[in-house]
Amino acid sequence: MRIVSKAAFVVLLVGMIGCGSSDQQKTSSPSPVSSAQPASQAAADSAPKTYHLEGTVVSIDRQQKRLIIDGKDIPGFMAAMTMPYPVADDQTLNRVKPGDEITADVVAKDSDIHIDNVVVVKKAGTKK
Ligand SMILES: [Cu+2]
Repeated sequence: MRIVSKAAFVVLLVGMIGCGSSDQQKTSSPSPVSSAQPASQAAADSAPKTYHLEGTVVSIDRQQKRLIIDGKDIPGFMAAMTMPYPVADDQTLNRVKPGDEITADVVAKDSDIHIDNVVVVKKAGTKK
């Protein structure tokens, strides 16, 4: 019970803060684009980046296919925080339980992120 209410609180908090603020820094220079820059080129500029995430599953949001993860610091990407991560495939939602310690790849593209290759390194409730 305590965990559930905490998770709900965290989700609210994350909804307000989130981690999307970092993408404000990139489009600050309104470059004088000389007419013919194809959209495909612009897309190539924002190739996806992958970061290694370690954290603990706080809760599972099946409706929105997200895991709320209490993540450790990801150098160069974001500080330690609890936030929802969309998952690429439904299987992941079925494999994990709250309290599981996981590692995953965070794939970030523009302001979109999702996680992939989720590995449970320690099941909830098991001792080290
Ligand atoms: Cu974040």
